[in-house]
Amino acid sequence: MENKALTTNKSILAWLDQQIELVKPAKIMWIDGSQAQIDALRAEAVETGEMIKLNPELAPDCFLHRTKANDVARVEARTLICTPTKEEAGPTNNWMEPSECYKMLYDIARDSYKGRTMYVIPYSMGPVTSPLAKIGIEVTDSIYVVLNMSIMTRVGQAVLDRLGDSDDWVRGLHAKCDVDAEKRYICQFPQDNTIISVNSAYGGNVLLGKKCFALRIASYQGLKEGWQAEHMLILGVEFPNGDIKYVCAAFPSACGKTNLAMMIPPEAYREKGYKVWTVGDDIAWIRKGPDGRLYAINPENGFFGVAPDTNMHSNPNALISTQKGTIFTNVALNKDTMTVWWEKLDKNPPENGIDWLGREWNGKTSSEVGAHPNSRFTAPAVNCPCLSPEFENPNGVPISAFIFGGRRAKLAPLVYQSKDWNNGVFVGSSMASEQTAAAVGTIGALRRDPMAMLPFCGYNMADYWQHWIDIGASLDADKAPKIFNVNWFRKDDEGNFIWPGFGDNLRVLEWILKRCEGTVDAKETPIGYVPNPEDINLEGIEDEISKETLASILEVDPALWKEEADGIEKYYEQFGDRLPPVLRQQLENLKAAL
Ligand code: GTP
Ligand code: SPV
Ligand code: MN
Repeated sequence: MENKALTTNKSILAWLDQQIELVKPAKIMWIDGSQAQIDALRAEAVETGEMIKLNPELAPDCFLHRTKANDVARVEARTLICTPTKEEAGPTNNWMEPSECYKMLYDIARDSYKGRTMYVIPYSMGPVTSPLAKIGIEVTDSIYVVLNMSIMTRVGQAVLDRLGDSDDWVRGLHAKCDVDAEKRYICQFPQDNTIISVNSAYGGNVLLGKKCFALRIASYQGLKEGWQAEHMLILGVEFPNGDIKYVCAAFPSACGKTNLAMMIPPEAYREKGYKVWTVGDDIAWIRKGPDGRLYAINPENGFFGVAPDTNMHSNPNALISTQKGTIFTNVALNKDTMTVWWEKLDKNPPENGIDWLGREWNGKTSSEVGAHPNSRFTAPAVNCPCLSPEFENPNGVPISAFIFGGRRAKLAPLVYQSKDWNNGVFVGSSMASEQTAAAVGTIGALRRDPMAMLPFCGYNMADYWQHWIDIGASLDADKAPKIFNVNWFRKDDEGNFIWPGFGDNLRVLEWILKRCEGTVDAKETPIGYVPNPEDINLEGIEDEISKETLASILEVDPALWKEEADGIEKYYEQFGDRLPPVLRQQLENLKAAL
């Protein structure tokens, strides 16, 4: 398979020549977005064993792919922000001087496509016609990447037609090389609109439109152009009267964005006519609209979601989204039915199975897991039963509230509202969460993850906070989204989650949206406004959680928060003079209030 260039755009052709010269592919194939081409690539991947075709009746157009055991998550230690100076990347990013980094990467990637095909993927982040959309070209030597990008983004000829002769596009080179973990690098060059990823073939490391472009590069573009790229879901809550209010929520990786974005309202709410609509589950691009409010689009076109724990009870909409046209990565295979399985999918694991490592596996007797904890599905957004009718709206949806949150077994209450915008920026800047399997590291270790952007901010985090402060200053007070913090993950002394979570999180969203409307009271505390327990509706879950227990997870313990304030002060030190004075003041205010 080989085809002619799909564009005459000189900046693309010149860049492509350089890549070809560097990696020396045997063939070049432009991805045109046609079904015929996708079918051919799927067939080729099945033929070579790169993907396994699942049961066409039970899982039509679905495939299983296994990555190398050393290549199952993002690698933050090998993710670099290559700005001209280290200061621009800031203390929370790994940095390398750009020319030195280019040289290192070119040495690794040189000749690495020998005997392989170079796939050229033109893609759009955002609906192709959206004024908020941006275009990238990714070249890769992996069919898995092509097929995933074809689900996660809009690809093909239409994108190139939109771009025309412009050179405003993001360059992305991916080379699998030998998938050598010691030579793996995921590098962003924000000033050059360039991404280079080598020696990985997994998710966030190689689907360059996602974290590399839509967050790291785009956050820098947003700084320059006055908008925001955030690690946020976007959802709409429809009220019984037909009104829909949209919120964006930033939770760290594997902390519940997909689940919240697709939640099913509790029965009592459904009966009254409440609905939840999914606009996005991972990334939001946010910009001020002509009416002075903030509008968000989802730059993606699919869901790269965590598989384990997804089931008909926890997240039916996600599960239904995976029933056709989906690629599964690192889950278990049931050889009898040729379907996939992961932990907690159901109570019927395969006896005659293959685990994520490719070994014979009996899920009924084995003490080992069948699916990797960070195994994922790549599902087309159109499959989602609750996909918002506004999903393709080129102008996005108006945002009423920003919600931050993370996993904290103790301390952070179920929900609180910041005192104002700048206090909300302080809350986001100081949030912390227990680490998950989404990145290589110590699971469970508490770390600060500002706005859930620690691994994804393409420049100095202190400047990013200042950007948040500047955005707030540019909004009229009555148009600015209100800012909240939530914590679904408080645990009791036995280690059980106290709050039922999932669909019941709508009870908290209801309080949040009432606060935005000014129709419910709250208690003022040193950290912000906390609900009065009677204002969180427990109808239908009184057996699961009592008023007293609810009250206990709404409490603010000044002694613990004093420790927290000390921790924030220590954390802030690394930013030196670059820390926005507003945040230093916010910290002083908190300490004084405590
Ligand atoms: P990324 O795709 O990595 O950015 O993650 P995400 O934020 O979309 O995470 P996701 O929704 O996939 O959540 C992953 C984990 O959080 C799963 O183990 C879920 O079961 C768990 N989870 C999500 N919502 C809740 C909740 O309300 N309560 C509890 N206890 N667990 C939850
Ligand atoms: C995350 O880790 O936040 C993800 C998955 O959404 S990945 O695309 O691999 O980064
Ligand atoms: Mn994510």
